[in-house]
Amino acid sequence: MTPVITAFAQSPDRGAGQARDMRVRWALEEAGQPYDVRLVSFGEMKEPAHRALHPFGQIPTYEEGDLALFESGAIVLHIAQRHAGLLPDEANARARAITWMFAAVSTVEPPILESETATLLEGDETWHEQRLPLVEGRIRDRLGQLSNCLGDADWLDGEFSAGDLVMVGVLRRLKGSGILEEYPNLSAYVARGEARPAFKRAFEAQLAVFTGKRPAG
Ligand code: GTB
Repeated sequence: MTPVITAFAQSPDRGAGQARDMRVRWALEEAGQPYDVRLVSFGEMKEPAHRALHPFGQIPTYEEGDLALFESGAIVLHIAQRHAGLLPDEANARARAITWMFAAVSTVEPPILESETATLLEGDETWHEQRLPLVEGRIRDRLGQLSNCLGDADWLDGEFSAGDLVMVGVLRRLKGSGILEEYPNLSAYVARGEARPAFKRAFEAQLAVFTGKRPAG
């Protein structure tokens, strides 16, 4: 059964691939699984029909037969557990790859989200200029630790895994901030992820929603 995911009908980033359906598309492409996409407007996301799939009225969701999932990390894990290519077979290596998925969404992503919120929603506050360096400092703390851990390896733990997919997805959110470039090995890590054919197919597919051009293949 072909799964159906949801994505923004109109993404604020106009197809830069920052919305979290990108991580799900990328995982499906890595796994070689076809998928359909249902585009939803901001209004539709808050309607009961969509809330039945996603309690917080957001994208992405994932439907496959009578299974409905939300949370991009959980969806990527589901795909990775069902199909080859995203998690190692060996039990300990598999557990470590899953650990990196959690590290990405629960340790590295929160300060990045915090700085986006500070910039988008608190820019007019009198204390914004004082707070932003503190928030960005927390991002740099995490990136410094991650950079040390990655060292000169290609991926976080041996072969490319769902842990790298989610981590690269998280780090991509720093594009345009200049912060990622302060860590050359992390910049190169993100570039390696983006160079993967599966990433490129996923990126083209989400971009096509905005350009109206059909993705190649
Ligand atoms: N923890 C959830 C997950 O990982 O799936 C978070 C889901 C989430 O934040 N979804 C966002 C959403 O539906 C889209 S991805 N927002 C609408 C709402 O809450 O009403 C976040 C996002 C949106 C847009 C950009 N952008 O344009 O740059 C980047 C990221």
